[in-house]
Amino acid sequence: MAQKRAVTVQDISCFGKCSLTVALPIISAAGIEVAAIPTAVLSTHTGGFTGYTYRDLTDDITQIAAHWKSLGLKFDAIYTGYLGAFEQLRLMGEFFDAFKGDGIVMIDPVMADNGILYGGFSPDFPAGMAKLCAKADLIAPNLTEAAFMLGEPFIGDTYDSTYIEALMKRLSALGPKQVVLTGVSFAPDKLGSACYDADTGKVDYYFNDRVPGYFHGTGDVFASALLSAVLRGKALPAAIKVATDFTLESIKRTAAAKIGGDLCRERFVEGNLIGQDHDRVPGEVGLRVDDVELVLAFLE
Ligand code: PXL
Repeated sequence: MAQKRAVTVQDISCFGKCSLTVALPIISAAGIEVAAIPTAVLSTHTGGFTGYTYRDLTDDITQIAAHWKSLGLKFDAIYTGYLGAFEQLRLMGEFFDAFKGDGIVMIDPVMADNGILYGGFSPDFPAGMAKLCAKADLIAPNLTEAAFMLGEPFIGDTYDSTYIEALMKRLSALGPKQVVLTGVSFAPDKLGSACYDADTGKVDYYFNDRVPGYFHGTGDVFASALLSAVLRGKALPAAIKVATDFTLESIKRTAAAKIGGDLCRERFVEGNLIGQDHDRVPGEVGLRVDDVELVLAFLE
């Protein structure tokens, strides 16, 4: 199989494991060439830290895209994550048209979790993101992002499979043929994802164990593994299994690092950090050098 080329468009959070600092190693470890466009530079991510710096790179995106156009670049996949400014939604629409070629567009509409918009996003951002998702082939929201894009309130954990399936079909009606919903759970000790393919009309689920605690960056690890699996030729139901299992393994290693004294890893703090007094470093789901073998093992 010829090596695939992807580009991922999301922020770089200088401390903490999320967005580009997890997407680049995971996708690379899967044997896929991956280019990057940073949407912003932050001193840390926004999940639990206060006082972080934020440099918006919207103007740089335009210039990078103009240079790439002159090079005639095309990508097998364009994967967008954290887009920190409204104008970036419009720019990405143009970027897809210019660089997609025969490739796929995957949008992880990073903007909210647990019923709350991340800091810095205005209430009209989900509607703008929903508009951009019309141009995607595959989207991978969590339940909060899914509800917000449809202009609905987040319903917490009081849902059943009828709700999940209707949600995915309504999201697909926005434009993307394939929808993956993350953070789906029908039993307290199990967590996983669901997918819907409009071409086949099929809905699939995959669950594995839930590890208690809050792990920042999980969605980015999941999306990076999902894209890797899709580009390595997995059908969507198999790809959500790869992504769920890989994310769980990454979480387990992160949790284990608490007692393992692994200094390469951020410390793990139990409990959901949202709303907590924050003078500690949150648990981050990241990738170590030996995780490269793990990525490849999951893709076999
Ligand atoms: O993991 C999603 C994410 C990405 N980038 C930044 C974030 C978050 C979530 O909080 O703050 C900057």
